[in-house]
Amino acid sequence: MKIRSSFCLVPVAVLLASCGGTRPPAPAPDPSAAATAQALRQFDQMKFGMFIHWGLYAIPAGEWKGKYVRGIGEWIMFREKIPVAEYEQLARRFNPVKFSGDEWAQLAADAGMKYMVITSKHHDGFAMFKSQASKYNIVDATPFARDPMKDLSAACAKRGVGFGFYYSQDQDWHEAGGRGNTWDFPEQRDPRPYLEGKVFPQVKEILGNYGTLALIWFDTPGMLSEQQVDELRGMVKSLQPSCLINSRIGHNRHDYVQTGDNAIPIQVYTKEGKWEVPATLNDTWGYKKNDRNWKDPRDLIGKLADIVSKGGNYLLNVGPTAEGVIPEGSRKILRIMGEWLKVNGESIYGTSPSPFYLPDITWRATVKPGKLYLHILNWPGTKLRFEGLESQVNKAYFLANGAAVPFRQNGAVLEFELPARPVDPYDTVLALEIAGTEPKVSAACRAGQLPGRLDLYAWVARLRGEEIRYDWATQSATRFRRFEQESNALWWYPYKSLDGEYEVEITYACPDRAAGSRFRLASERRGAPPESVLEDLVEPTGGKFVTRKLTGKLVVTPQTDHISFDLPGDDRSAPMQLRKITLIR
Ligand code: FHN
Repeated sequence: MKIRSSFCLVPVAVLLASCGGTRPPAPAPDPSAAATAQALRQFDQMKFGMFIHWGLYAIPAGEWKGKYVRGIGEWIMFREKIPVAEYEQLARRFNPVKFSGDEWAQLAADAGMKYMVITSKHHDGFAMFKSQASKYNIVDATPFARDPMKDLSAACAKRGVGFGFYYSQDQDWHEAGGRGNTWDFPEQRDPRPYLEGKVFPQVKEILGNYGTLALIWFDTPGMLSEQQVDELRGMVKSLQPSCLINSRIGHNRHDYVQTGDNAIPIQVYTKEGKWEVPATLNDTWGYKKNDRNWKDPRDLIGKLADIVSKGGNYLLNVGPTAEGVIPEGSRKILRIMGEWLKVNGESIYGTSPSPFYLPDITWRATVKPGKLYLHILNWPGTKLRFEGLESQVNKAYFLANGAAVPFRQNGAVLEFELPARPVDPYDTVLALEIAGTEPKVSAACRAGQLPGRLDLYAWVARLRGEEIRYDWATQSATRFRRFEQESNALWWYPYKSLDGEYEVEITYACPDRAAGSRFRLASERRGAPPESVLEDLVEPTGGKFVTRKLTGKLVVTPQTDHISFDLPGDDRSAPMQLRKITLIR
């Protein structure tokens, strides 16, 4: 017979009190709490940072033994199952003679990036700094024989750019105790010797030898136990109490949250504190010589406004070459972003998120006391109708040229008269001076509302795969293809904002000759079977955009990690253009 005990349902404190026992002691106050809170406030103001993935993988640069290797460049050792003894040889050839810490830090500063995070050790296990804990480091194992992190941290400090280190704590393909390398180390790992012999000492080194760190960026938490993570956190905070810790340390021991890579929440997201989107400029983090799939600066500036309006920071990656050069493709984009920020920075840095629900992709909003900034991402023509602001607007003007913008206000409806074309080709910011400090927003338009119809635009999705593209002219994603086990896909991230059951419409175009593939829309939890799936055929539309209702319902739960769209069967419909998926309650 099964006996159901209610013991585990009763909180321990209540149980002890009811049995006349003593309460467990209150947790000791965290001595780093004040420093952490202050650092978080600063981090929240910064909004935009530079991520750098730099390591031995920049030598093969996406090619192994003459063969192109799909996927992100820094994973080449794993993808090709390169034995440690062979991969290690790359160190003998690593000589980044063109590296200049000053140039890199200046590039970040000119791009308007307020902080920098660089890989001190990625999953390949190679330390890009001088380490006493492992000879497998840039000073002891390469002809370069210098510690570039010294120059870089000093160059950042000189320019007031916050400096932080990425450190892969759990995956380490160079060590038997590190997770990931099953080709050299097939037996079950015991992480203790690796943690004690490499991770803990190296984390101490990066915290001790490079001045004040703005943050430490752990990654892929994997198999570390709660106790091991506590030890790691304790070590960081005892050495540098103000050093922020990201959520990829694991077990919720973080100071701020990471979204998935290139994953932007679909709506304003402030419930779980400060967050950051790590993102690529092309389709890789570590340098790949053939990846010139640079994102459009319009897309990136729009994404910066989008992320900041939702409450996040944007950490945008560059992957330097093995010589120490940041590719010109990324420099060019960063220069454009920096120029835009010089003019429009007041609408980004130090702002608060949008108080509005974000209905489509025409605009995004950011706020400062007495000011509301409307980032016009899709030019609506000569009129912009904006609903939901109850505060009186005293003045409206473009940040790009200071020109006043005529408007009429009728209750909570504003109508702006715009020039026929955008004033700024990337994101025209319309600044509104409003009565009072905080904007007053009509109840129906507030952030956090869940309207009857909710559009998931292709622009807001993460584009998965090297081939897929977003086209601003048609406002759609196209070039879906299938590769071996996976196919290109769009992923949207609800971040617990969408729970419910929905009817679904799809808005797309497809040339007649290409129609006929099956498409698949699913709500998914990572690492588990899909929660719900809708499948249908891509019907011909004569190349015109049409909206079709699908059969069945899509279920989204608080556990849903993402909603995905792909063409899993074949790539006949690759030219299909997907504009949006509409969820109807
Ligand atoms: O596996 C890594 C990947 O190589 C890269 O470093 C990204 C950056 O966020 N983090 C991991 C995957 O999420």
